[in-house]
Order: sequence, then structure tokens, then C-alpha cells
Amino acid sequence: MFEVLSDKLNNVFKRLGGKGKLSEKDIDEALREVRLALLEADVNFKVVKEFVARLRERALDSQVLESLTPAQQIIKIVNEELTAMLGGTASHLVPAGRPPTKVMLVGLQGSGKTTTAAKLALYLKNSGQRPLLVAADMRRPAAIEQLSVLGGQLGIPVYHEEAPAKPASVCANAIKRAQELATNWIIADTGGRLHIDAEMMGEVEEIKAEFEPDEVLLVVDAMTGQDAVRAAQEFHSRLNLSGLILTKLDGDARGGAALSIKAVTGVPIKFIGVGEKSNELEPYHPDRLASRILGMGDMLTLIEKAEKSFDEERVMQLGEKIRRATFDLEDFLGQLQEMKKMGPLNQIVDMIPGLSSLARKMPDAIDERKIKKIEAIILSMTPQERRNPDVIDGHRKRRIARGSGTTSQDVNQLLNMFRQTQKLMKQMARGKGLGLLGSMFR
Ligand SMILES: Nc1nc2c(ncn2[C@@H]2O[C@H](COP(=O)(O)OP(=O)(O)OP(=O)(O)O)[C@@H](O)[C@H]2O)c(=O)[nH]1
Ligand SMILES: [Mg+2]
Repeated sequence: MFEVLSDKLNNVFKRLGGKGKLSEKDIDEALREVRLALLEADVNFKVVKEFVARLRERALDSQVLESLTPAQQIIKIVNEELTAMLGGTASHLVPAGRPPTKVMLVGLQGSGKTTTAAKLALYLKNSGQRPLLVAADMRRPAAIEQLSVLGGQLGIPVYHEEAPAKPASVCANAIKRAQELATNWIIADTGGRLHIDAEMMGEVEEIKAEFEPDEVLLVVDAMTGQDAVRAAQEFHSRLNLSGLILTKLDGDARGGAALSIKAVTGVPIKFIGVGEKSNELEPYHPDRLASRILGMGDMLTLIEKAEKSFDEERVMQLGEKIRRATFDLEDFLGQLQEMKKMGPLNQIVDMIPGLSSLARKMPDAIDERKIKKIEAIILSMTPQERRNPDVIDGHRKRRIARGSGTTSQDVNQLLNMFRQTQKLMKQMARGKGLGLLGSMFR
């Protein structure tokens, strides 16, 4: 559902990543684009405003701007703030102290209540619970039938009564049935209306009063945009909701409204529906959705990996060497070894926005076997040769090649690559760099 938003945000990051050192102006430009992307995706404007303000404050922190990888730091901040906006931590159903736990689903017509009731029951059943479904939508004649069929398919008991029974008393009676059947969850499906009206609210309030649910969950169609947010506010003010279930997140609508629904209403999202089938319900994890939107589950793992394996002090020393342009083969080798600690190089490069294009420019450096070769060659050099490769003449080249099981041509190639890197390092020192990683692949 969030592909367009996802693409736009990724483009912003790619541009940032291509810049290396970032100025306040770069950040403001990027934030403007982030803001636009969110507004176009239909995220509530107030939520966007606050979100961008928080991002700006954190991004302009000198530690971010002066770090070796400012763009990556900013992506990390966006991810954290997006996760916070989406609700922060996961919120689960809370079982009652004394079973059965009573769950009541409410929502507008067609939002997916009946489908979700069945999905939720199946989810609970699969987690080893014993649910009972209750058909408390007495308004639509086919509603009871719809739930009974679903329950039958899933092997989950469904409690229902004939019209003109009142929904509130059906739910109350269902509690007795649950005790008879020794089920420990009751999930009540209620009737929806096209719009919120007094009659509908009266009915659900009455059910709530008699059924005394432990959880009142609003089922929200994520495709309905800001209307969904308004409906959620209204329902919450009348029923004091304990959670939201967003349905139809598999659709291709913009969906941004759904992203702001927690921020606007303060009600946590507990599940998301991602398809019509009964098993297409997932517990909601804000952090996972954020990474999914940013298209960078891998990215974050990588940043963490890089943070762990790059020895901060060594990086500082390298920075100093680069500035003084004394970067030698010894350092080159050190860099290769740092990179190796992080895992297969092609994967790493692919995971970093902005670097995959660089990787293509210098495919030689990414080949693992080639790296082993380079290592062997450098290790066959004397310390003097590593510090000052200019002394390596034809005679020395042959010796190094013999020692490393390579050819003079290989040694030549390495020296050329090193010189290119050295040149880049010098450019980087003049502020055109992409960070250490980037320099490896240019
Ligand atoms: N693609 C998709 N479709 C869904 C999802 N959840 C529900 N639907 C579909 O939405 C339609 C309405 O679902 P229902 O469960 O009948 O909705 P309801 O809220 O019970 O509707 P009323 O009882 O009439 O108020 C059905 O066609 C469902 O298959 C979902 O997560 N993804
Ligand atoms: Mg229904």
C-alpha cells in the first residue's frame, strides 16, 4: 500500500547519500521533500508538521552532521521517528484476569468487521486459545449466515440467535455459552452503518454496557483516508476504544491516513488486515511497518553492523591520515579487513542507498576473491613498500607476485587501484567525500 511513499522517501535518501557531507540547506531540502511525500500520501498535516519538526531538530545535531556517515544517521533518525509516529511499540490484546476475555468489534459498514472477527478467532486458535464467535449484527439478514459459514470453515464455534433478539442480549447470552463450551475468548461481530449516527452509537453503547468487553476494537478500512481518522475519533469519544484494527492494507490506496490514525486518536493499532483470507491478519509492529515503508529492513541491520565493526578510533586515525594525505597500503589493507568483517561485499553495497550505483562503477573491488588476492599481495610486501609503494620496481613486483601466488600484472592492478583510492581520499579530504565506505567503491 505504501509503495509510492516508499519510493519517494527512498529517492530523498539516495540524494542525501550521494552528497557526503551535509549542510543545513541539504537537510532542509530533504525535509521539504519528506514533508511533501507524506502529505501526498494523505498523512494528517498536523502529524506531518510535528514529525518534520522533530526530524529537523535531531538531524541538525552537530554529531549527525559531523559524523562520517551523515546520510545514514539521518535515515536512522527518520526510521526512529516514523516508528514513533506509527505508535512506537507493539500493542497486544490484553487477556482478562478471569476468562473469557471479551472482545467487541465495531466499525462502519464494509470496514471488514465480520471478516476480521473470523481472522482474529483463527489467530487466537492458532495461538492455542479457544475462541467463540458471536453474531451480534442483527440488522443485515445475511450477517449471521456470513459469520456462521466462516466459523464453520475454521472450526470455530459461532453463537447466534434468531431475530428479533437484541444485539446486547445476544452478547450477554454468549458469555453463558462460552462458559458451557469452556472457551476463553469471545469475539463479538456487531453491525455497521454507512455513517455514524445516533441510532448506531446507541446500539453499540448498549452492547458495551451489557457485554462489558475487555477490548473494544474499531475496525478501520485503511483505504478510506481521512474519513477513517474522523470516524475513529468519533468512535473513541463514545466508546473509549482499546485498540484499532486496520484492514485492507494490501490495497493500493495512498493509505497515509492510516499512518496518522494512532498519532491523531491516541488509540493503538493492534492488528492489520492484509488480504481477504482468514489467515491474512498480522499483529501490528510499528517498527516493522516503518522499515517496510522506508524499504530498508536490511539497511538498518547494516548500519548496526557497520557501527559495530568499525573501530571508532581507527576511523578517526584514518580521517587524520586522509587529511594529511598519508594514506598508504597499510591503511588500504586495514580498510579491506574492516569491510570483510561486515559480510559479503556485494550485499553490503546493495543495501546502502546511493552506493549501489557506485558499486557498479568499480565492480572489481567488490569481488570477494579479488579482495583475498589483494590481501595476499599487500601481505607479501615489506613494511617500507606498504608505506611507500613508489619504491616498488619491476624486480620487487616479481618478488611480491611470487610471494603471494599472483602475477606482476595483478600487483600492477592493485597498485593502480590503490592510487585511484588515494586520489579519492584526497578529494574527500577536500570535502567531496562519501564517507569511508563510499570511497572504497568509487
Ligand atoms: N483486500 C482485503 N479485503 C478485506 C480485508 N478485510 C476485509 N476485506 C473485504 O472487505 C469486504 C467487507 O468485509 P466485511 O467483513 O463483510 O465487512 P463488515 O464490516 O462486516 O461489513 P458490514 O457487516 O456490512 O458492516 C469483504 O469483501 C472482505 O473480503 C483485508 O484486509 N483486505
Ligand atoms: Mg459484517
